[in-house]
Amino acid sequence: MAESRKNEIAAAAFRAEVDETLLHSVAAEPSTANTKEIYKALAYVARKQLAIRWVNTQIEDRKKRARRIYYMSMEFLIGRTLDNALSALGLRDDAAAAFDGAGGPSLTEIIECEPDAGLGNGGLGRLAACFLDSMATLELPSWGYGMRYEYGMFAQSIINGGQVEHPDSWLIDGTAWEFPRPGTAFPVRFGGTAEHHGEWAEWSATEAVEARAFDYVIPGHGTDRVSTLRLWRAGAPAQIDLNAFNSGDYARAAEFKNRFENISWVLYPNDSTPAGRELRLRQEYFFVSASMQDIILHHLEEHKHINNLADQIAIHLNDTHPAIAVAELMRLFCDEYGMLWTTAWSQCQRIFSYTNHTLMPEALETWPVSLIQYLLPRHMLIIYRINQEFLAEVDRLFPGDFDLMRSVSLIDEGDGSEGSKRVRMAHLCIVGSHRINGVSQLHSDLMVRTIFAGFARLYPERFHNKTNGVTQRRWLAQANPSLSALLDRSIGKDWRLNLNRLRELRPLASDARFRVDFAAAKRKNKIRLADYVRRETGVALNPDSLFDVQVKRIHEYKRQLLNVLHVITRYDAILHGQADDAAPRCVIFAGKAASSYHMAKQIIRLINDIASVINNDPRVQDRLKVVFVPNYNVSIAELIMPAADLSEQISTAGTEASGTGNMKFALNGALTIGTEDGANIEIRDNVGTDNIFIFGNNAQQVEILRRSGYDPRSIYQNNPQLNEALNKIDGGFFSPQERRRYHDLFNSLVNYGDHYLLLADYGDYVETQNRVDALYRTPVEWQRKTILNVAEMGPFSSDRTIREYAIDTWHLGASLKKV
Ligand code: 26V
Repeated sequence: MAESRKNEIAAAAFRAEVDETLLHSVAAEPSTANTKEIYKALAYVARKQLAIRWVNTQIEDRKKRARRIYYMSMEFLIGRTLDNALSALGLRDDAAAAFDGAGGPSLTEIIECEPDAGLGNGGLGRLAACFLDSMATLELPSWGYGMRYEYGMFAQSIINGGQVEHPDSWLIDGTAWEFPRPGTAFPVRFGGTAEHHGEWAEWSATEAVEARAFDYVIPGHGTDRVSTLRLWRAGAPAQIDLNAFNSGDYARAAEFKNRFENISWVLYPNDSTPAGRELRLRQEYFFVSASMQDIILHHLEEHKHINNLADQIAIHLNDTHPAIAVAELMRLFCDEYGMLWTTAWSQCQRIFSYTNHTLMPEALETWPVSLIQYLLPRHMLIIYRINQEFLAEVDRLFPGDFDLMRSVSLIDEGDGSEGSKRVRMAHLCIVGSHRINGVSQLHSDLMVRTIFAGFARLYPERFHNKTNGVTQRRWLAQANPSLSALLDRSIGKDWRLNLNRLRELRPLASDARFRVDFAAAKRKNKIRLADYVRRETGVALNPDSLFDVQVKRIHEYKRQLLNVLHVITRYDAILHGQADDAAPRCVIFAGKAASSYHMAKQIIRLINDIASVINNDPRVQDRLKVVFVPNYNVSIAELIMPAADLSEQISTAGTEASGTGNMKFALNGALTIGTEDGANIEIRDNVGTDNIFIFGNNAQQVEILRRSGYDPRSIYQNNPQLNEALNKIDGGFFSPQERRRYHDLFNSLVNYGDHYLLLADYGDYVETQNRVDALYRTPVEWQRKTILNVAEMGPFSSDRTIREYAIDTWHLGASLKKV
């Protein structure tokens, strides 16, 4: 039978299944169903296949008594699910054939109905989601454990130029993707007292919350195997305090219910100031305790006893948020299973591994001893004992080195008073793990030279690098259909499972025909983004201009303000007739500021104020446009990244642990302008210095500058362009209604030390931006370099990262899919 006929039949069968599902599961009549209802039916069709794959995967793993990896993370930034699920299940072509051009909504319109699952803040959460995709695809027996937040990352709107936050009620219409597990629930206890009885202790807690499991099936690509993402929701234990209900006191009953359920209500914005709030610690222990109980139960179903736990499982700690797991496992071993402390401790160290995701000292998590004492008294005793034995070991290895002892102790003694003592969660992770990873080569090096230097002396063999990666299934195949189709035609489809196949693009960089097609795919993506931006903001972007993009969380260290300074300088140059050979540009920003982070919110406001001045200045016309795209999330990233010509990765060297946006942009054919920071360095090493724009002080120079008395004010005074740009900000040029609006921001750069050294890098940045223009004016050269960038992105697949973790960290090399 002809291929096209076969496809027609498959599409008709698929449509029939969707119609049947509409009728029976959505209760909608197929001919009048609305787009949301069709979305729901499509999701149910996929869900049915996912359920089968989940069951088969569990049967297989149980039969093999497979060693499992459990990835513990407070955040999983999943985004939408339907498109990815259809692709993984091999249903996407049928779905497109069934809906596109059939009169009703297109498949794209259906896909775009789905709300984003934004259960994370940024890079750390999205990394966890990419890892799940890779773990499933590489066929690892793997589980993610996290929190089922009722409200994820807040939704952002821009009102009068400023950020306004709205609750993200992503579950309001329910979700087709979760499988509630009514049989899987565990009590999680808090408070009370703990008392030693020799090796073990008795903890009489005062409260218990119930953790209820909800599973999300993560399909692998090119395999029928799946991973499980198990998220916990908090609830009041069903039987208690019926009195309030019975006596008709519903207000009290509701209050009681809330006291339990609030634990899983809302995602904390972990990347502002460390919250240090009791509810956050409750969240951390809640999901850790439920997960550990679940893991052990699972183990005991397959094995008679718990003594071989370390042979059978690996647990990975995604940053310090799940650090209390170390103490919890010790508690379970010793108090619940009667294991000897030393036996328990050596199993514990074999089971856990930990990845650090930031060097920023203010971001390292610590908790007041008094709070842990109050909420988790037994765990505090355990932490003290771990610390006591650890410090004794330090003393054996480096006798009398009290500075070392102080620096590595699990307890920060503060000013010596009882109330100022804090537990250092990273230290708990390090002593309780056999492996500690950084997320890029530079970050891993700095980690052992700075924040963990003491530990690197004690345990040098524990520290390793695992450079981050991203899944090409979402960030290329799904996000960029135009480029994907071109790749499929040119080098085949295999890059989805083996990103190194992109190397076959190398020779095509000098193929004129390919370059034209490559540029056409980019142009299509730019039009797609321009349409969206016009709809959302009213700003018209010309797809023939250079799309210069910086999208990420708004943070001073990421230096959106440096970008802003360049924009103003370019604007001035246009006004002064000094930019005649500049390429027309659209500078695109997006990102959220933590709601309590005043300076980050000011940065958003400034960008919008500048945008309205520049976009409305008739002298500028199409030569410069500035736009802030509201509510940056995974889906908007999927729209923006493929449309970028230039990727802004301009953090102060030594501050961005890795970055993963940098990888997504380059993979989609943008050139990077960036500092020698995080994974930018490795991107440069792979694509070659000629194919990337690197500028500014490197990490070592930053260190020297800071030590040798950096003086931003003199730079401000001596660089006329910079002087002009900063004066415009400070003088109210962009905020004529409120001239002093940005005075504090100006001061932070010019008079209060410019902590992130923007002024030090400004000159080189502007010069480098001018080199970008020069290259953009020779399209053939530009295209050649973008193609070479894509060709060298193979190493930045999260499949590579997960392979390394599986082999070096989790002892799961034997389970990896054979290629
Ligand atoms: C937290 C905080 C809290 C206090 C104020 C400063 C600050 C700065 C950063 C953070 C981030 C916490 C962890 C995190 O999200 N790290 C990100 O992890 C990504 C995945 O490894 C990595 O690509 C990013 O570079 C890193 O910032």
